Amino acid sequence: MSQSVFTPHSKASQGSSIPPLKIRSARVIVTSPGRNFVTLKIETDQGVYGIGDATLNGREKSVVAYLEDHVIPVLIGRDARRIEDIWQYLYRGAYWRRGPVTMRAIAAVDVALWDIKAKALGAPLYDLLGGKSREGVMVYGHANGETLEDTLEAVGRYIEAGYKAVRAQSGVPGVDLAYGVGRGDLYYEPADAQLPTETVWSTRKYMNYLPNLFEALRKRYGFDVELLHDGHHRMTPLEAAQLGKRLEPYQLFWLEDATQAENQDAFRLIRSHTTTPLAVGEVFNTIWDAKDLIQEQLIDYIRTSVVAAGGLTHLRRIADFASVWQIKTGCHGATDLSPVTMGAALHFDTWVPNFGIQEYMRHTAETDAVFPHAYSFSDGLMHPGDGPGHGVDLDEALAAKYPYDPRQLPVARLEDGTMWNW
Ligand code: GCO
Ligand code: MG
Repeated sequence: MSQSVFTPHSKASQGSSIPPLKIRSARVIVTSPGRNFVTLKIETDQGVYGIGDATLNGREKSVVAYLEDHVIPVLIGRDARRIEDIWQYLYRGAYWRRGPVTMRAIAAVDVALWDIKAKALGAPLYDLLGGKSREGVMVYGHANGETLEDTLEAVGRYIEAGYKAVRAQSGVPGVDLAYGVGRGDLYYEPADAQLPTETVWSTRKYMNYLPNLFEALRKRYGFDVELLHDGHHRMTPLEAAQLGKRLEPYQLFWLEDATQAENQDAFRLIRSHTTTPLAVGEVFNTIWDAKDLIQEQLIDYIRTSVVAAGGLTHLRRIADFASVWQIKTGCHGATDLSPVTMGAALHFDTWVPNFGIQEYMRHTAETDAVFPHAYSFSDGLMHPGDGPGHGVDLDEALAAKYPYDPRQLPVARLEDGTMWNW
């Protein structure tokens, strides 16, 4: 192919520890083993391949088109070793920067390239990032229940399973289908219908109830276990400040997405009223979404993930920036982030010096079979595995048995019908 300025095999690449790895092909594989996943597989002329996750929950096809129509054609022939240059090419070269679609497409390429390079060197990915900073990655699981008692029991099951940290979400009396409450307690999958499910929300009822839940949790399980909660962007800054204050006696590990974060200034009000730790960022795509939150120390944990924020190349830049203000990482890890993202995240978490916690929502057995992986869980900690690459593969033959199944995330309205944040 003709690439006028860029030379895939420049003289400067001679003498490198690994021979040039020319990208021979790249393909997008969509599979739905219980839920939809979009995976990019990049193959090199040396036979080494890498895979990256490009799943955008409820909007999967947009990233498929972005990759197939605009990214794959410019990848062919490039040297897969040049991860940074390819990242810059895709980010700057798009002209239309940032956003969930662009950054997921870049993430898929980036993670696949790190996988390739680590495999070519025969090293686990964490070694390329700077090596192990810890022996295991603390994760939090999702406990949820329709009633307060159900939720207490669900948290108890996670503690029994060895989790050191548990997120508690509960049905709210008078609110039908509150965020985070599934139909069974092992797997919660919000993208549940072809057209968005309509839910009704009342912040007043939620705020009246939630402190009772955490009071009961602390009474039953004491203060050794870490407890987390996700507000899922539902409160105004003032309401979030009030809730944070009322939760202080229960010493949460964090209150997540207390309010919507497009306006980073909003967190100043919350911060000035409560010492409940704050976590934000699962919908962020770049460092720019979090710049003020970080440098004004308005949050404690940055939730941005490998798949949302352009891959490892950009996520580690965010983490380094956050470390200056003693802000820790807390990567998003819901089931819509594929096992590929989970594997890459665990390598990142094993290295990142300012690690906080990693979200871990188990995938179904069908998903685990489609994505054979080296990571494992024991005693509340996860381990990425020590084999070459990020340790996650895709069984293409099995994946082909699960065709795309269009599903969208729910929407939320206030009790008078006003559209609100789901
Ligand atoms: C979380 C998230 C998820 C999101 C989901 C949307 O904290 O895990 O809020 O539950 O709602 O990832 O696709
Ligand atoms: Mg969340």
